[in-house]
Amino acid sequence: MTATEYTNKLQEVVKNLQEALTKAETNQEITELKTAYLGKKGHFKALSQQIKDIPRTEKKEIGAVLNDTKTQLESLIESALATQTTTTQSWVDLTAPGVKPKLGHMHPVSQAMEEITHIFEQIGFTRVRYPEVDWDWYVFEALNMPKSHPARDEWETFFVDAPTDEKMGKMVLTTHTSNGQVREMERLNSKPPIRMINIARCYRRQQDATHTQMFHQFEGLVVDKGITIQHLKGTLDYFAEQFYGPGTKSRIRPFHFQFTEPSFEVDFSCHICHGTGYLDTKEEQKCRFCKSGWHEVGGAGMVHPNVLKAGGIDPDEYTGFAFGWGVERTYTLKEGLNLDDIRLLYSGDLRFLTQF
Ligand code: FA5
Repeated sequence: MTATEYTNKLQEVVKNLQEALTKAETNQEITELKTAYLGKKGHFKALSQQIKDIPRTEKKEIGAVLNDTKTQLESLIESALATQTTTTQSWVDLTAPGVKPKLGHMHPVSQAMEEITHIFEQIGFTRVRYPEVDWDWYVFEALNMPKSHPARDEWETFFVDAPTDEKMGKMVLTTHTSNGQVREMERLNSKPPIRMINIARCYRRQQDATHTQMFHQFEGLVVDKGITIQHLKGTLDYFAEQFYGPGTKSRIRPFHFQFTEPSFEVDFSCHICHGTGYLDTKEEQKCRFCKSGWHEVGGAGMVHPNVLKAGGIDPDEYTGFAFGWGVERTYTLKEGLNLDDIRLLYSGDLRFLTQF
């Protein structure tokens, strides 16, 4: 038998099955056809045994055609069975358990923002929202950061291609939530007491495992008569215990921000080694999560007198404290998360997101 004759025979088997399937009306009939064509004694088996009659030089090529024929026969049977099941089922089992639709949930960052808001509302803070595209004035200038000041380079700002205002300057994507400070003073007609928590998106030209171009910060601002660093420290300790669990401590280290004086960096004690930096009492095994016993979350300080003045508040009468931390950073330090790449939060990967 020549290779062409053999190929014709294979094609004929496929055609015959196609025709037979158009007449099959039940699952039983289709299953019988499956046995007749693909079973041990079926048409395909018989044909595959005839391959020995093909000249050796053509066998290799024919082998591929033979495999292809088998796949075609199998898929004809499979799709006939599938169609049969969907078209012939005319009854519904009302006692069968329902198929639960998959429920979505809040994004982990939104969950964190809700929790943060709740914690601060408990001690009299009010959550506010301010523009995320704002004037240079609120983002920098009113915060004691004059145009030429080198500190402004640190924020790696996105400028908006919009007309410049004589007083307000350029429009920028907010680099931090501190733009809310003077806005809040204005909202309250420069009349303390102020207890604000401002949570918003921020934007910077940064991208690595601990930085994203869009992220969130939460900014606390308290202004009243007689506010001191003790009030700031008490608030930090309160938040640490509420957000990370009992026993978590806060620590402030001297730092520099133009809009606070004195300024600090804020750390929270590591929940794995409880602030010791070691996993054992003999201090032989270093904590891999924090390395030092503490995690830095952001900045804080006593509101600079020039910022109070920009908001129309007399710095001789009132003092205040402010802090600003990354929501993502603060959240990923939570016990059990230990996320070492915050970009995962914005990956849109459901395998990751559905874990929260
Ligand atoms: C500030 O933004 C100050 N406005 C904070 C402040 C407010 C100080 C009030 C004093 C008084 P800093 O640039 O360090 O400071 O940012 C604060 C925190 O925001 C960082 O510690 C980090 O947690 C988070 N953060 C900053 N840039 C990014 C980024 N690109 N991606 C994710 N988180 C970021």
